[in-house]
Amino acid sequence: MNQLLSITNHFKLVGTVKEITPFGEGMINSTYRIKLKDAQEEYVLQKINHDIFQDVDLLQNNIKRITDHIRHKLTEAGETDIDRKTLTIIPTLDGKLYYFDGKSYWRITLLISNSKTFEAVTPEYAYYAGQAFGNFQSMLADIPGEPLGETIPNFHNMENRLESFRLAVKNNVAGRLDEVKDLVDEVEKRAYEMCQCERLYREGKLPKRINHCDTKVNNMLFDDSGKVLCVIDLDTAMPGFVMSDYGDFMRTAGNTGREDDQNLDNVSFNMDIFRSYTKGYLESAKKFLTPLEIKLLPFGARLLTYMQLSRFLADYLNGDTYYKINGPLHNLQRSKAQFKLLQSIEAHYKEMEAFISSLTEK
Ligand code: GN1
Ligand code: MG
Repeated sequence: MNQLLSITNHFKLVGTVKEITPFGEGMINSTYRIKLKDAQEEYVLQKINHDIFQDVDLLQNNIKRITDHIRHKLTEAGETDIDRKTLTIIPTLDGKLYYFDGKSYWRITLLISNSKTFEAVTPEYAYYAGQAFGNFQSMLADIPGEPLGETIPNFHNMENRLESFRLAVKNNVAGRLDEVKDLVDEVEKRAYEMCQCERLYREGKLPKRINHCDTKVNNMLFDDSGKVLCVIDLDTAMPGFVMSDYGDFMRTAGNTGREDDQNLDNVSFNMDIFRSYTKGYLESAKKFLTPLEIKLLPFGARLLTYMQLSRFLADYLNGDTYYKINGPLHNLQRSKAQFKLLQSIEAHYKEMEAFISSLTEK
């Protein structure tokens, strides 16, 4: 507490700190909740994971630009209670967006009161989530100035991910290649098709827009009435293809099982979640998406599941150096579960396309 307290002394808080306690489920940054003695305001203190986010200046500047722009949009639209609808970065005493203590990087945001998060979704919440992530992309479509920087370079670039995957296969550091040969073949079979977004981009046919790049349902805050208040966890917001965000929500919320389910029978694609999310998403995003982007949404669900398969499998081949694991087979289990989900998405592909056509032809 004393060390944390001395960190908070460097920020412009409106009162004296009473209590600092661990907060949330985040796996990347360390997060704490701050309460004050003499004011209602609460804050969120985070130690930024500098191994993963190497350019903290760029990271914090991105978040500042995003939240300023959203704030501006909400004000223009006549919204009230804006401090609960976008994050507020609390500056340091010398006006910076983070504090460096010589070893670690720290930041503080205002805590959004009376809000909650969920780990799994019903179709109803998927619908709201779709609207909210569509609004998020929509509000950021005209952010002024230079394009936002990539906080993790090539984060959702499939060509780049495949390069890393092939290197892992080639090096076979952990000697596990023989046992996963079939899965490696499944990845390779689809490799060319899965890189189509990067090709379409080079041909000038597909734009990059600001994406959230971690579109899980627990990255949005809901109010007591079930309405989405605010999209949070903006660390990976950066330019990319819209089907990335769409696809990552499908991959996570649209899985009837867990990401690392031991029982593959649990894993399949949930078409109810797909329909609700897609409906909500298109309601808010249809106005700025191109016909090609809309057509490629089902591809996004395939792509992000495939990308995650290649990432888990590469990590297994590399001897588990990136993801936290609960045992030596964890990354293999995750890979198998992602592959099962991929097959299920592929089996529903035509149905997904037909549903999207039915929404856009209306
Ligand atoms: C990581 O932060 P977390 O655990 O939600 C990863 C995502 C993956 C996800 C798979 C910075 O996200 O890209 O989709 O694991 N984040 C980073 O569960 O690599
Ligand atoms: Mg995260």
